[in-house]
Amino acid sequence: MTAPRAATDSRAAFPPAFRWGAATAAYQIEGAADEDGRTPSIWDTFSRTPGKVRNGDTGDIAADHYHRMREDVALMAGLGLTDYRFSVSWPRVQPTGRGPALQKGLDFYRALVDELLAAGIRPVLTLYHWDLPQELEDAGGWPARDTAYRFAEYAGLVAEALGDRVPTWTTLNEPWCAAFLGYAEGVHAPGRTEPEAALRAAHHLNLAHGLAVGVLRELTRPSSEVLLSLNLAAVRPLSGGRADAEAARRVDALANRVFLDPVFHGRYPRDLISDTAPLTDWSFVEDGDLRIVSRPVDGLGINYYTPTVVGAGSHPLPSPWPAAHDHVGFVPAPGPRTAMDWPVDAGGLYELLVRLRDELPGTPLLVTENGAAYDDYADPAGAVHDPERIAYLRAHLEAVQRAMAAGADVRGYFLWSLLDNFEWAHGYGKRFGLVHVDYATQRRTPKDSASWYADVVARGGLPPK
Ligand code: IFM
Repeated sequence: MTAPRAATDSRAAFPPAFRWGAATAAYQIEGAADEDGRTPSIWDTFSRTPGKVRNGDTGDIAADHYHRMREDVALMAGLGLTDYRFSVSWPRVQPTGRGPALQKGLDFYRALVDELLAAGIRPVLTLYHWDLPQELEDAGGWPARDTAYRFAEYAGLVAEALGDRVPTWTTLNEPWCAAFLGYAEGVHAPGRTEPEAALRAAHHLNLAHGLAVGVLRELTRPSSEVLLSLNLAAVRPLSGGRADAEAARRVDALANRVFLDPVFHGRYPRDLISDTAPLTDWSFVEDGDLRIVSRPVDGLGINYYTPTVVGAGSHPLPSPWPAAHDHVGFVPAPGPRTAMDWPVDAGGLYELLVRLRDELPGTPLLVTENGAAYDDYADPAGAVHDPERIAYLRAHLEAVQRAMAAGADVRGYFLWSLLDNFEWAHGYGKRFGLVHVDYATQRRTPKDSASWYADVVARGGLPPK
């Protein structure tokens, strides 16, 4: 790995120990959907259902990382990454979601981890990035309490196999998406539109997290870090008026405090419980659950892309916001957009980091995802020019620096994503990678942003404009 050089301007430098990473997820890059005993996850089922994913795309082949893992680790080493965040596919390791592990699945992840360690890259392993074994969904999915215990068992299998060599573990990635896009709005797998079930799912995901923290503490090295990654919403009221503030409060409860409060404070927010009273009395939260959910973690991962502007109003159903559709309207933020039509606004990342500085003192923070999709293509000379992505990344890294200067304890930044990949319901049309993937040939071409990011990593800070 290239030794860090000083950023040219000391104001542009990050601390020497700052972690510079990139992130991916199993279903989005691995492919090999039916190989070596892997069985379908909810995303295999969902993407093979006509009309659910744009263009009928599936993760069957994806970026073929299962077969190109060594080439991909070499790309990371070329970028000088200090860390790589990936997820384990539950149905590759424990196909039915119950019982013993499948050795071939574990072997793949052990080989990946060893390849990373040999390249001097720290593995950051996420246990759940949305690919629930289909058999567990058939038994009720996340709205069923037993799924949390199945997750703890699966966490144990992975920890037994890799606990001696993986230093950083993340239990869940973006449980908000798993619960609310999957079970309330239905635009993610498993595609259910049952708002009460989505609230149950959120609690069972929190319980699964807490159970897994306990398992990881037992089966991994004492020095291991255990985190979870939340896609917190930078919620902004449309105006300073009371009605808009009330809409923002409601969304903050459903997007942020539904996870932050039980995990860090061992309680669900009172306002969340009363807002959702028309749907549930929350009796699915059993005695002792919150002690498990709030087992101490070593830090928090934040995934951030764009702010959420809300005002008093309404929005259509089905919606990912249980009991909020006739209280809250969503307003597009102004400014330039990415190919996802998401407004570019790095201020939201600053706002979140500073909020967490105040609300979770003593909790180290990692930006575990941040990045942008643009309509990238290889030009006739084979180059991929993506100046908008470079501008996006620079603005967001500057926001991280501002937050750190204001006292936020941010320890690292993981760019989403290393490779172009399967962008869930959007299929392959949305490209988030530092490295362009030609899906017909699986040829990898580092984009201009890849050399820019490699320079950031090498100098430990932002280059001059
Ligand atoms: O691709 C996703 C990722 O799987 C989770 N966080 C957001 C990314 C971009 O939508």
